[in-house]
Amino acid sequence: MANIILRPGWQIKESRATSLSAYLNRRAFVKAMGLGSIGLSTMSLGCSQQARSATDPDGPLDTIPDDAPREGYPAPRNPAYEVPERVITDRLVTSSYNNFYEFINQGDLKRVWPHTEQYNPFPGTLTVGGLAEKQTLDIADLIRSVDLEERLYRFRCVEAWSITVPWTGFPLAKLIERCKPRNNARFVKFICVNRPEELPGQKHAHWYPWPYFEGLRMDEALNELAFVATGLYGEPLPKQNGSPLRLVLPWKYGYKGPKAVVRIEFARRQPATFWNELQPREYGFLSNVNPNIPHPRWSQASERFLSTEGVEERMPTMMFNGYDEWVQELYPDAPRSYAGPIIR
Ligand SMILES: Nc1nc2c(c(=O)[nH]1)N[C@H]1C(S)=C(S)[C@@H](COP(=O)(O)O)O[C@H]1N2
Ligand SMILES: [Mo]
Repeated sequence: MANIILRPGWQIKESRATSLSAYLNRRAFVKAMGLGSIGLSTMSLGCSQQARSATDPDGPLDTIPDDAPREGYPAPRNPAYEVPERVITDRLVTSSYNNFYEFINQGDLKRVWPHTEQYNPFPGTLTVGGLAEKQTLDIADLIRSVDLEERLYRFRCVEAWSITVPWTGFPLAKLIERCKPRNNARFVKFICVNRPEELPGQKHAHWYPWPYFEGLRMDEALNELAFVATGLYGEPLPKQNGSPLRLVLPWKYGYKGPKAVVRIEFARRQPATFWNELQPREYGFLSNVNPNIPHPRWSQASERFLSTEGVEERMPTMMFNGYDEWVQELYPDAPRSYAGPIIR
């Protein structure tokens, strides 16, 4: 996604040209590692960042909203979901190397956390509409009303980087049940936060069709893997990871999992999606992780697994990101050998 640069404007640098290790060596990370009260005098190490104000977050873990519910953390790990072949990614990597276009600003696209200061996800509401019972749920109340669990999942971005993350949250099926969809609902659409005054990317990157929106077939949404994350690494979500709520669909590319969801709609017809609307020849509706379907501009046969500061490892990409046994029945037509760049 990062290389969909339709109208670069202020965006000088292509983030994909930045290696993770170069990225992680920057001031922000050094500071996050607690290596310093490194003051403003070292700002020049921070590449071409804007001057930061005294209220800016100090590091990528300083962005957990104060009023996020804390009851139930850390939640018990659900042992059904293991990632035996990989280590858990360092939480500083997971919270400092992000895709969240609502916040993009000058400089590095992946460096989201310094731009989150104005965003206040709590209090917030989740509205339900379309073919369902019309409702408005207070998100903090919703989080307090569910049994939180922890799930360790592989996470694969379409840009071919991957991480392993212990998410806290609850099954999407639980939320859908609460929405009371009508029998004729076959798809579910998710719409994300729309607050240009708090989200610099929404304010300035006006060529994107804000707010971010995504969609699933109902059978996909009800699969047991589909998860509503409210936290990670035993704590509530930092803003840049999608506070107050985000979806995690570990067999799909990361962009199918909307962050900062504030509305759910049920529909009879397949909904449009953000990246498909922007680049229909590159991003389909299903977007399942599949090493046999290359992106039109790069291979998906392997990925850069990010583990800790400056460390990445080439790994083979697994069918449905390693979740074949959970989801294969949903996709009988998925290619199991090299298929060429077909968009699904
Ligand atoms: N609202 C919103 N959700 C989003 C995105 C976004 O830009 N806006 N980016 C997507 C992409 S491309 C990825 S890879 C994941 C990144 O999640 P992470 O930064 O928490 O790892 O969020 C997805 N959800
Ligand atoms: Mo992504």
